[in-house]
Amino acid sequence: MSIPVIFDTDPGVDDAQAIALIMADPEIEVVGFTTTFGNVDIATATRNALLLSELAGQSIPVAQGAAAPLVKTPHPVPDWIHGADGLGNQQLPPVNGKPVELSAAEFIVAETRRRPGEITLVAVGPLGNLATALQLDPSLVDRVKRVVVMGGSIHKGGNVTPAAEANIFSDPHAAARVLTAKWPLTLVGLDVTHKTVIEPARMARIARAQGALGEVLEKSYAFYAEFYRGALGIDGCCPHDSVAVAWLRHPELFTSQRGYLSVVTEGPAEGLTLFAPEGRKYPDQRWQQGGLVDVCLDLDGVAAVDWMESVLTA
Ligand SMILES: [Ca+2]
Repeated sequence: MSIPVIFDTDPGVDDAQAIALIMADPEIEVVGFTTTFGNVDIATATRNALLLSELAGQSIPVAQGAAAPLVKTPHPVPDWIHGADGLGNQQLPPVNGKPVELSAAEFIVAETRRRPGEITLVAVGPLGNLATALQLDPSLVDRVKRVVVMGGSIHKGGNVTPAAEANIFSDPHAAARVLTAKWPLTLVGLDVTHKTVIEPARMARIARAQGALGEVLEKSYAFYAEFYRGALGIDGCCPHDSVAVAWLRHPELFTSQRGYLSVVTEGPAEGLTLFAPEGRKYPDQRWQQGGLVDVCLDLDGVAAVDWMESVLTA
């Protein structure tokens, strides 16, 4: 029994690693990629999703989505982290395929209508596509199997601001809608992604096993690792987006807690994710009005990365 997944992504170096992972894992069926602005502009995100699947010799539908945040003014793309091409500024081969006619949000609505109750949405970029899909068809909440979001931070502070994680900060209004919608949702944020590191030797083994795709992964990793070395003093980099995939396949490696999320959409804490544990009493109900979700708070990071390597080198 494979797990059908729509993978919502802004590739992005760590997105590319996660895309390789879900394509390599025989237990996951990739129904499609939906793309969003974020690490790169929308055209580059779509090009990269098409390219990565072609390099793996797979033909996976790509639906292009959000070009900008729902409300706020977009920030410049973080080309010092991911490169202007999203993949560490390398000579990329040409792309043959084209995106499907449907928008990302339309694709999510259509596929979940075709296969109600089966599809898991794994979102590893800003959340505009999921927010728009909810607006197109609010009954979507009853048709997805689960939503897994890589984003936010409960106890670890932010990574792009003192308060906010990048995906939530990029479109806090979309995140507020998605993280409070009444659907089964798991949040995989910095509390757990920062427990994982792909070290250079591990990346070299993965690259060797991944053929043409491995060359692109290795060059993009080298650029991204420079950022990590300078900014965080780590020899290696955190495969943030792959951790959402690890949760899907090995939830037993994670410690999570049930509760409610809220997202701060304005002011200096813009993009902050607030977590109110289930059963905790507060002076009023405003922090406990959304859907009940599972928030990951701890992870056996070495076991998670060992699993990623085992799939990518099989
Ligand atoms: Ca991403």
